[in-house]
Amino acid sequence: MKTPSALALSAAMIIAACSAGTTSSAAPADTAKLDATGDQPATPLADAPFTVQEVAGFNEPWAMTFLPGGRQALVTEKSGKLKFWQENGPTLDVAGVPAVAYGGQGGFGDVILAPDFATSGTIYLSWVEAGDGGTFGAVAGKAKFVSGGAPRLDGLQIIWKQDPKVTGRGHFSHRLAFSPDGKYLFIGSGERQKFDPAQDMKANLGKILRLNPDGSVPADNPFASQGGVTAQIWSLGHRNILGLAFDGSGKLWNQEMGPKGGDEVNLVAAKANYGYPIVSNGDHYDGKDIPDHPTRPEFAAPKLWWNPSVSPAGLVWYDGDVYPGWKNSLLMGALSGEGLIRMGIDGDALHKSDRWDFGQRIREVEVREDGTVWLLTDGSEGKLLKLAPKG
Ligand SMILES: [Ca+2]
Ligand SMILES: [Ca+2]
Repeated sequence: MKTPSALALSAAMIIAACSAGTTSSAAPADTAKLDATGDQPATPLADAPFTVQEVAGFNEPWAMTFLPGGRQALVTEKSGKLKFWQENGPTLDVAGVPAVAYGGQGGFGDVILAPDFATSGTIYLSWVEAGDGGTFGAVAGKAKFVSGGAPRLDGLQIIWKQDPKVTGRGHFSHRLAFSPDGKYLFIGSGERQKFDPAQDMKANLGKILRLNPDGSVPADNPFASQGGVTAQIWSLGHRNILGLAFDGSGKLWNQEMGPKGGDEVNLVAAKANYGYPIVSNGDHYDGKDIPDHPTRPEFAAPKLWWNPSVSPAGLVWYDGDVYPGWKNSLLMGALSGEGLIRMGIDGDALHKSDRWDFGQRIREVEVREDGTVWLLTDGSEGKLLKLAPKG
């Protein structure tokens, strides 16, 4: 029979063990002050827990997704190609892709698998199409991916469009993510560098949208009764959403490229207004002030923000075994920040846990089933990189 002191010791050991487990993905105490400011210094790659292997090359890659098993992947190239990458074979062009309006920030966008991909072969894609009078807008579509022989798309069908189409070729966002239950497609739709549409409930720009997999509007959307594109809206007041990711507890996170010094990661809630362009912890690039978030507490504030800007690109939830200390983290690429950022999730809080300096613009982040992390670098000589654990 255990004595009271032995019981107390066991309890203390259990608490210590639990506490070690839960803090592994959260922040060391000295990053708490980083979380509350724009700062996050970068660590040299030499001190990272991984080495970087160059695996393949792509022309202006924008997004990727692994196929089940992880030995193959689909990669979009902004100028309009969809590439079928194979770890043990050649990289092939996929036929039957849509014509895209390539230019500025626009072209081919995201590619993700349908929740029932294993049986249906369905994938979802986003791209930019031209409208009347020199206008443009992003669209999302679905198709069946057929990989046997020469890979192709069958039955491509557009299920969603940005409305209205406007001039300019910036801030399309067009990032896609399915809810973990597979029931809802979330779309990040940028404000097209026009500012006010983010607060205009008659436009689906500057919003995160929630749709059924066929593009119809779920009856329980927060603004469903208002009809039109308003019914699609899940959250508003966003700028240029370039990453959407669900974590293991079902919470949806988004990152968005803010104005100067205002890049954000938000915890996305139904009906919430994230305040752009009325508030931002950054300011306009022409120097014009935008009041900071604390001045208008009715708008949802970011969980983390970066100043100087890092220009976020891509967002994934990590829970793999290759890097046990990263369990329950978000990983985000950085374009101008030229690196990879890790944020430990701690309930509804987020911590600036790591930032590694790659010296290259990172466009996309993916996690393979085996827990390894893969990146796409930006530009006409873009590279697929595998991060291999050290030791
Ligand atoms: Ca992806
Ligand atoms: Ca400001």
